[in-house]
Amino acid sequence: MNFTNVDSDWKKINEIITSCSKILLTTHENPDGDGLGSEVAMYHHLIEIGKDVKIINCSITPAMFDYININDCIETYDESNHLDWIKECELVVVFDVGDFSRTRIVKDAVEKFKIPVMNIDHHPHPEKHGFAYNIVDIKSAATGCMVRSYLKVARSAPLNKKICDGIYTAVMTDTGCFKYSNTDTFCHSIAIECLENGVDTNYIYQKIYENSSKERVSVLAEMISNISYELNGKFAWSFVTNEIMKKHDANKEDLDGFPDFIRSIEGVEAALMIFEIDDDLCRMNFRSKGKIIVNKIARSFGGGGHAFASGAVVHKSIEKVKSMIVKKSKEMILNQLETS
Ligand SMILES: [Mn+2]
Repeated sequence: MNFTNVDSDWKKINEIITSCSKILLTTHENPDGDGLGSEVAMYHHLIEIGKDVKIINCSITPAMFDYININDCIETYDESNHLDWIKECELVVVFDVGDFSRTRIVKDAVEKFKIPVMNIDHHPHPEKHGFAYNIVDIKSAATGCMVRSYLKVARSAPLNKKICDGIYTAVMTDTGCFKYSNTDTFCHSIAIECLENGVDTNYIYQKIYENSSKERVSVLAEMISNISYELNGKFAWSFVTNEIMKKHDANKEDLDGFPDFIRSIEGVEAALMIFEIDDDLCRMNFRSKGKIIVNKIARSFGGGGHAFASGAVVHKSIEKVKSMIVKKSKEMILNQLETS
């Protein structure tokens, strides 16, 4: 069943979900607020209606999300602990993945037992996605907005605070605190609903955005000092090498938001951040203020994502990536600027 880019038939989707009694919820590796918040909201709803449900992710949950990880409801995959449970699942619901392979070992376990997978997501997906049910709305600001739409149909009871904490986290993080161009009236109506249900929005804001480690701040300082400006300042890019990471004793989580930081600079239309993962492996993230479609650029390097926020992973050394990717990105950005 494919619901891609049509008004999602939540009633039909609800029939599928409620017909199953044992349900696994999961999201992508290095989970973000949208993936985790969507899972948690769905989890509390399904628990309330008496389902046997677990959230099992391939990655550990970042500490800043501990306020939605009540009673450690978000578990990290452990074969000895979870394989037997997963074996008996009737449905897997996966949130915000873009690509199912980003659930890593959880995907392997699910495929081993041929459990049908329902994808709820707002990233573009390839035609051959392999999901039993593919519910994709690329116009949705967050997967959490889609979960809210689903719950509107699935529940007669109002949302409880635990559900709202999840939904608010999802929508707040994927809209950059209701700032990005994807923010629409639905996002704000969700915020109102969450406030009315007792969500402490300032507490959540502080947990996510005013919680920078000192390591993060020192890597950020070095990243900022490495920013290069191209195309009269319309394109800016920077990088973080493994050596820089070691020097500041930083971890992956410390790098969140770096691409958005570059985009925030006056006059910058497109931003690029390059992260060295290994000697011959780099990750890059593109951000746009709205004039440049950056997933076109990411796609040309085998990646993907949203029109104004996208990324790719390339098997090349950081030195090669810096020269090759920057040159290609410049050409593609210039081309878009000239034709706009
Ligand atoms: Mn998302």
